[in-house]
Amino acid sequence: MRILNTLPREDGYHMPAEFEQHWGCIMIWPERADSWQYGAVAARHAFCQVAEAIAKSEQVIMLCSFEQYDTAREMLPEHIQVVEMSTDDAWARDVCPTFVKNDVGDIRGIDWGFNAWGGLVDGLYFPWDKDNKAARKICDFLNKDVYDQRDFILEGGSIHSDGEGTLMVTESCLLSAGRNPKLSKEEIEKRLKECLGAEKVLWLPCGIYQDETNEHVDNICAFITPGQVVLSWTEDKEDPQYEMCEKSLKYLESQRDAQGRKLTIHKLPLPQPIYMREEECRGLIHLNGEPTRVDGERLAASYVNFYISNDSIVMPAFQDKSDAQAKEILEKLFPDRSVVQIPARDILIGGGNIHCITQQIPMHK
Ligand code: KQY
Repeated sequence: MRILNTLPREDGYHMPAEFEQHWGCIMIWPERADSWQYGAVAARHAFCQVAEAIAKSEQVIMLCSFEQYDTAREMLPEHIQVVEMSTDDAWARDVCPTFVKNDVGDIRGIDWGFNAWGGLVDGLYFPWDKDNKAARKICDFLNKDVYDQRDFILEGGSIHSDGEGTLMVTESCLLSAGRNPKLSKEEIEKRLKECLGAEKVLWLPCGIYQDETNEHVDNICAFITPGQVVLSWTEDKEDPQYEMCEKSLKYLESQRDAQGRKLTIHKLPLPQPIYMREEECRGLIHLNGEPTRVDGERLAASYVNFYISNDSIVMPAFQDKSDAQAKEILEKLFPDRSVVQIPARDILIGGGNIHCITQQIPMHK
């Protein structure tokens, strides 16, 4: 593995879309006591269901700590690889490399700086040094060259690519004070284009209400093909989320992608607001005196937080009346894939969902 100080675009690399073919997927075993209630038992079952659904059509690699190796190995089927690696939590989307690909099918990783979604400004835990080293270690064991971009703070959940030159991000996240405060919006856009091989960046104004990542794009909107997106949507005008969805819709309607196409926007209903329960709060243990969830806190639930595997869409279910409708919509939009719904409240309590706990490795030579 080489550590590179050049830029992916000038080397002929770009970020493929998630709906292109994958070689595999990386996940991280949940363990952290202030993220996963009651010893992470229920979360582990949910992670196993996600891993098994993805493993039907691609290789799944589950990273875990030394302490959790035996448990993870016992709970996961043999065809899922379990690899010991230190991390601070289980957000593979955000701490694993973003993979870029060239025209002859080679892939390389990008090692972004990671500061737990905002560092000392509004980060979600401290320290985060194990997470920050994970991307490089993964490239090392996969034997893939890695671009050193550690001076630029970015998480995988804050970017989407259509694979044809268009990226999608949110202003609330990428312009947040805890990430790259010394860079202007223009400088951030330039860096994204140089690293991800893109010509156009779509800047959604915001994401999902109360999303503690400063509103990652992967909770509000996703490409389903080049030129088509799904957008989280509510009809409830009393909900603060309504205005956020409206702003995003108006913005997307006003834009064209890198190929000059107007976007087709499919609305995906949001579940009814979901709140933390008292018994769930009691199952979380404070670490380092850091705050954890409080009773009645609204969680940032969204069906858009799905993973596109080679043969399926792995999406959350929330025991909500919109579960079935959201599944049907995705079934129509992805006619060549089955849609698998996994009860995801225990992942949501951690602060994200199925997309946040997965990171695809594109198909490669
Ligand atoms: O990508 C994400 N949604 C990660 C959220 C981290 C929450 C930490 N408790």
